[in-house]
Amino acid sequence: MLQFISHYTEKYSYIDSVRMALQGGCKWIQLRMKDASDDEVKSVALEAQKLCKEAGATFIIDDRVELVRAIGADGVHLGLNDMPIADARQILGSNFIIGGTANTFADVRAHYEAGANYIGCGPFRFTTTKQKLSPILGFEGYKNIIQQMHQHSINIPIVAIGGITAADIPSIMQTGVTGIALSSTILRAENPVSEMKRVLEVLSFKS
Ligand code: TZP
Ligand code: MG
Repeated sequence: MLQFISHYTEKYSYIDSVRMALQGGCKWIQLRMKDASDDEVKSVALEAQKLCKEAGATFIIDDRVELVRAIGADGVHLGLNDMPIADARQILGSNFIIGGTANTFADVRAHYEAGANYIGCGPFRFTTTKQKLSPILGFEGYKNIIQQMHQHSINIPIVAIGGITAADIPSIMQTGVTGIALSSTILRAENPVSEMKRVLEVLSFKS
């Protein structure tokens, strides 16, 4: 389970990043355009949705519940300061994927109880891709959260995120998480398409 978080660099636009991730074989894209206007997000989203459909990939949009509903994206990812998951579920119904950001076991439990489909859990380590980062989890953070989930019989996919590179994946998967989300390690690679292929290969041995 690998989610690519779309982003931009000096070299690449948001849509370039989506295209390269798909070319590398990624089957799960999150369009995350934090500070963009609704119109900007909508136009990129329509293009990204088309590319994802052609590639048979799942297409999620960060934060914009109304847009997800309007264009029929596969789902939405909600951060800790976005719309509450229960409210999004009311609006979207059961046919859309809803992901929620968590930094603690309490966040995981709350999202689980509110009807989330998966958890983006992080940050694993420092990253500049996201502003206002929550406390760093590291390996111990994931082990702790997974252990508490077992204790409370809470079963929901946990996707680790934040500063993750291909080299980190085997050890992160060993903590018991379900999947990995990443962005900058792909976009900063000399060849993002090959780097995505490499990441998927590493992950296929560990999941
Ligand atoms: N949430 C926590 S870290 C992060 C998000 C959206 C960004 C992950 O991107 P990168 O570039 O892989 O650190
Ligand atoms: Mg958000």
